[in-house]
Amino acid sequence: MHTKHTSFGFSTRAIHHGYDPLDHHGALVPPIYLSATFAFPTVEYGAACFAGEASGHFYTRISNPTLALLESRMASLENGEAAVAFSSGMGAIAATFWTLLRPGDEIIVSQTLYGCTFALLHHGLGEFGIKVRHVDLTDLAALQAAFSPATRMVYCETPANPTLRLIDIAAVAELAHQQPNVTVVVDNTYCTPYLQRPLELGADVVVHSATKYLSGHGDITAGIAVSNQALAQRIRLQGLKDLTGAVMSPQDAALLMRGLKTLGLRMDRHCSNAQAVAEALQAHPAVQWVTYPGLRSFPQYELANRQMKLPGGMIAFELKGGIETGQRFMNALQLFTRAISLGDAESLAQHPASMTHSTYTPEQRAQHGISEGLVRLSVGLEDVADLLADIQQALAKCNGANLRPTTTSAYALK
Ligand code: 7XF
Repeated sequence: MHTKHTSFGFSTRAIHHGYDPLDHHGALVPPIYLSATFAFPTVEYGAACFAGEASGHFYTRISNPTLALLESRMASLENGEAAVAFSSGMGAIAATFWTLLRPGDEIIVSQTLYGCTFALLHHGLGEFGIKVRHVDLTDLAALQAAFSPATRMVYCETPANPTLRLIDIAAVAELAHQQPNVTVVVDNTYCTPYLQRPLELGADVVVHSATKYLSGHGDITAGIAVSNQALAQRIRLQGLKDLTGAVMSPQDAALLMRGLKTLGLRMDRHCSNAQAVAEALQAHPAVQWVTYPGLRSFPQYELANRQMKLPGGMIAFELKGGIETGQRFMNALQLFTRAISLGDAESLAQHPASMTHSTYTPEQRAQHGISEGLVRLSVGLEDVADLLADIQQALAKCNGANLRPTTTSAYALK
């Protein structure tokens, strides 16, 4: 029954892949193996496990049956060979970096990244002798010029948190793979494999904050890395086991598998709700600019259509009057919750400059395209009419604010 599932569609695999109830006393829902350690039938077998000569679970920081089921399901959904589960998205990203990079290596990264990834690169890798180069990866000539014999990785988010700028994964991977020993890593958190599958486009590793859409209910922190067998095994045995120890708990794996069952359904609804909210924002006179991959005005609309199945659930916009009007708007929201994170059933609003991207200095934010007045929305699963009513009433409270124009676009990169 397991192998048969590989030919099924996305949602069927998200629900069934790798599990047959008849192998587990008929239990419809996979059991949770709450065991840190596993018995060896003989001392020789234990030694063979440690030598890598016998397969089998022996300690949950390395593998566990519940985690293994989740990992095989995630590998199937991303169309990779193997996956490794982590206790957070930062755990997955840090383990991937520490496994694949050494002092003296160079990493090329896109201009705009989630705040803690940016901090890990600059305060972590940078201080341990790894050179970090930010490059506009939409400019392939700039990427070509940035390679050096020491380049070992190209890393990007697409869409980027929070600007939503896209990277053409196939074009970047093709160029990167003309260099010797360069691994292409894509953070697919904003899209999930339902909307975009970077490995099919040529990337080598996909990382996720599974805290977001993959689990979908805001009740766990979790991370995933997906790749081929060889790279995934290195990330497991170095990055997970020894360098971070950031293992996911089996209970969280069970919650994550519950979330995955409705991933396709939820993403469809996130996207249709976000499209309606983005269009309402675009039509409102108080709005200076709005960036959403489903709007015709989106500067990379063609790439979005080619690379993503649907435009996603995230919106970035700025009000005339910038940060002060943005704060007034956010404080007026009644249904949207003022909170960081994203991909939950609840619609969320946050201010990157003072929250998720406060790890950048104001100068760095300007350089990396994050305007001080940018408001980020994670559009949830509520009834769209209620979301639109909340947006309209909050915008109405901005009347009387100083609606002078501020920046022209989230794309105003230096
Ligand atoms: O370690 P986490 O599970 O929180 O994941 C880190 C992470 C990695 N990649 C991207 C694209 C992310 O957005 C995140 C987490 N971002 C949240 C946010 O932007 O709201 C975290 C709140 S500070």
